[in-house]
Amino acid sequence: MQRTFVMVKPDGVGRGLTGTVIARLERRGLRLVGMKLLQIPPELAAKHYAAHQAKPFYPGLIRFITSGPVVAMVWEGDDAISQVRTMMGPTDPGKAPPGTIRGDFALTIDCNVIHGSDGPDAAASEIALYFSAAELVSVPRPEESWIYPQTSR
Ligand code: 3AN
Repeated sequence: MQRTFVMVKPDGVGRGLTGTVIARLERRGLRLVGMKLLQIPPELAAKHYAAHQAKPFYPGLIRFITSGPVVAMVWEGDDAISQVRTMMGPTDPGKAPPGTIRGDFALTIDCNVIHGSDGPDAAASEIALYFSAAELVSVPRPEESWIYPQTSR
């Protein structure tokens, strides 16, 4: 079992895509273990995107991510980090195949609907940025015996 941090960005929340994103991840079999709606303060945005601080798109990125509410989530499952990245599609929606979240719902790199951790280190630090341990609740879903049959039958 692996945990990953996922965020529906301000464009996704504003366009009413939160439920669609959640439904796709749920249907895949991933387990939702934490969720909150918040408007990201600039200091938190700076911590989240510290790796991009020197990039030309950084000021726009901070303006965008703080511009409206986001839905921050933690999802759990087998290989959850890369499974979610595959479901998101590439950062540039112009290169995202149909069937991916960005390929189905976005056209530009500036408004690409969803964020997902890109590796175990990012997942650990992003989860800790947005959630305390007490805000994460991991309860197996009954139908997981049909998702992980080898471990439960
Ligand atoms: P991802 O969200 O796919 O992990 P990152 O972490 O490389 O992508 O970039 C973080 C965010 O910064 C992206 N989601 C996108 O909104 C923005 N971004 C990345 N590269 C560019 C770019 N070349 N121009 C504008 N925005 C960008």
